[in-house]
Amino acid sequence: MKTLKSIAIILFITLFGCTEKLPAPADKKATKETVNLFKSLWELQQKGIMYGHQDDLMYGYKWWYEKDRSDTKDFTGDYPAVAGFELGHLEPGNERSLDSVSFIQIAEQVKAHYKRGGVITISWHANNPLTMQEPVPEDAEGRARFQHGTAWDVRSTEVVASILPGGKNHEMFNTWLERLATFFAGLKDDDGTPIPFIFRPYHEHSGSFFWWGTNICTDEEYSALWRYTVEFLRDKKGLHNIIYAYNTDRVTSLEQYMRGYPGDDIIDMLSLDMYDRGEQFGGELDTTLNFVTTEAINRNKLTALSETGGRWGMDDWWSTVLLPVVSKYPVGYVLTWRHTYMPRFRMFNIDQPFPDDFLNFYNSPHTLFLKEIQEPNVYTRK
Ligand code: BMA
Repeated sequence: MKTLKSIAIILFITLFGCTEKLPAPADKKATKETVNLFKSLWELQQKGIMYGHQDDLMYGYKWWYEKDRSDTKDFTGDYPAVAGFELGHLEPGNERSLDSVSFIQIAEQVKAHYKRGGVITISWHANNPLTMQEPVPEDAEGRARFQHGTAWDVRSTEVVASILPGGKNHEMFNTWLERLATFFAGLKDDDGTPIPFIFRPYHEHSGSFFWWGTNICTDEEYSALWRYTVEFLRDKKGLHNIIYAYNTDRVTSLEQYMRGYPGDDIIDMLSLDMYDRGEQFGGELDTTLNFVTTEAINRNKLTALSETGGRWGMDDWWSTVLLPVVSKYPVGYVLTWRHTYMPRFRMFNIDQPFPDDFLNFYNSPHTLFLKEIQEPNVYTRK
């Protein structure tokens, strides 16, 4: 009897010990559901690749905000495991995002996806806090005029410095973060439990097409921007339901990937954005995912191919290019970008939201859609 009891205790300690040993979020005060989400994502990334789709729940290529509708579900019968949302234009206090989506409806769909047991990721194409205050230059034409004051306005290299402590736009930037914090604080379930989500601001740092890009600010400024943002939301506003995703666009070395990395005490996920721009994509993605996921695992961080997209003119991209590469690595999820409502140009000229080959990706034993992560609930781990 005694032996049985000790075996039971040892077994309990081993099992309990194992669960406890799983990595956890950088935020030491992360809520129970957030810790559970982190651990679930950690385990899931060893098992398969979740599919994520930006704005999947907000609109599709032929519809605009119909409750519970999703292009992914229309086409495959299941929702994506990961639903992406975008907060650009929340910062100046607008009611709708830069993609014309209502922030109230975004909050509703975050709750709906959480209730279904799905994972939520949020991006933020914040306006340019410096140039948006200036009038459009008289000589600005076409594209320059269109991008004036937006996230894509990269005419000044002073922007990040201007919003950090001591900068002339620092107070304004605090107002932006206040608005962000208020929105995040409103993401609660029916019982008032904060909904955990992945936040991926200041993305694609390795490129220079956003005002926080690699040639537009210094790596130190970029890192300080990250730290300031996380400390504001986490420590000042007491938000403990956020998993923070560091992100770059295509890179060729780990050194390049890590430029501006704010630190393991700030970041929870090492993610990569990489779109297919030609035949060399498969090989490049392979090399990059190899060093990014290795680094992430060594640091006990989560991973994702947080934005990708197929090659023009290829109808079997999902199964022949993307899947063979991502299946080789512990990639948490793969997310494809939004299906613009009624686009004038489309990747494939057929009357359906995805190419047929997407079903091969869906049916692959390597991929996970919502139903496959519902059973082992990622938030309760029951
Ligand atoms: C970009 C494009 C834009 C959009 C932005 C934010 O890549 O899709 O049209 O406004 O993302 O969602």
